[in-house]
Amino acid sequence: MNAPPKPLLSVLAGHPVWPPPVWLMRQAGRYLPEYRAIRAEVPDFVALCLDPVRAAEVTLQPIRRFGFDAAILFSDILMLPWALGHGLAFKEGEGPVLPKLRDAAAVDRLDPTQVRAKLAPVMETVRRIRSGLTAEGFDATALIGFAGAPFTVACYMIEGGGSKDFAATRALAYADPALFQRLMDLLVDATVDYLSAQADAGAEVLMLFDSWAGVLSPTLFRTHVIAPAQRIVARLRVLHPGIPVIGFPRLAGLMVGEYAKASGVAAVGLDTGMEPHAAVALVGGDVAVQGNLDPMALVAGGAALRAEAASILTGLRGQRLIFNLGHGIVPQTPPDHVGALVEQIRAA
Ligand code: 1CP
Repeated sequence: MNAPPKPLLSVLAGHPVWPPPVWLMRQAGRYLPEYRAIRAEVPDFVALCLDPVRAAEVTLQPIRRFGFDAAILFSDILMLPWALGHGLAFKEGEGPVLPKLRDAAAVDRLDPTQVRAKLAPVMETVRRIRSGLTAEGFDATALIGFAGAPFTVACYMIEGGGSKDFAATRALAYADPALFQRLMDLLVDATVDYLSAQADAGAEVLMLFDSWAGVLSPTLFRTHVIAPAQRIVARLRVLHPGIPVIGFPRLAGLMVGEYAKASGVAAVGLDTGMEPHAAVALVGGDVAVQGNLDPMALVAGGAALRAEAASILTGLRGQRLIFNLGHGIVPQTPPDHVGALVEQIRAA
């Protein structure tokens, strides 16, 4: 007898599923005591991402607690610049710190030939998660692999870390478009290579996180968000027919429609501010939507959480919806609130 299809894969293949499948961005992380226990054993975050036994274990932790419809590989979007030899450290309480890429010499120093070898432990994590899901009986849970989209990865490489507006990145895109494009081309190639390796290792869905897409003007959004996504999706489709891609152009606003239609993604992630009806009207019927509960409603819990979740479930009933947050879960989230949310969705 064939196993029933996984709900997430059904939605991505074009079939509405109700109640909708649910998973949460950053579902493995500091809000879970069992994550903090493993994290305490490996103070270096990069080392944790390169530790297949522990990375697979923390990926499975939220599945055991909440029975999500997807597990997402535990790694970070900044592991790609690390593998390119750009350098990366996570400072306690500060987030990521990288060298600032500002000139051609810095792009010349990046070495894409080492990416597969340096990220081999991540592929081992993917294999372990797949076998772990099977061994623990999570037959309906799909495994999502991911990468940062080239623009967002470039943001961290150019800025040297996080920023509120990525001003240096935008300024460089205008001031030296040839240099910027050379970096983007290199990142497109490396991203295809990295995602393709994840698919080979057992990822069933691939997600592109473009967390800072919304800082760009419409012109630059087309050049550095839509075009790279389109190139990555087209090449993955040849290499891995049948593996769907979810794109998350965060804060894209009205540009979300053009992104959904032109990029070739199977689903588009909606950030917290997107009005569900307006988003569906822009995205069109061929692309599923994922989102978009405010992570802070999940912190608050209670009636506010129920009302916010209900408004998404009502607004998107009958659509191809993957229930998720509008951005990552935050460390102060009480795990019980996550359990209550999953119960509410399952009863929708
Ligand atoms: O101290 C810790 O334990 C580190 C916290 C942490 C975690 C749990 C970081 C540092 N990264 C991660 C894991 C992670 N990051 C995942 C794993 C899978 C899951 O979702 O459970 C994923 C998909 C990411 C993706 C990621 N990393 C993004 C894209 C999504 C988003 O949130 O916008 C971005 C922008 C990053 C960079 C990053 N990594 C970590 C931090 C603190 C940051 C943000 C830095 C900043 O700009 O402030």
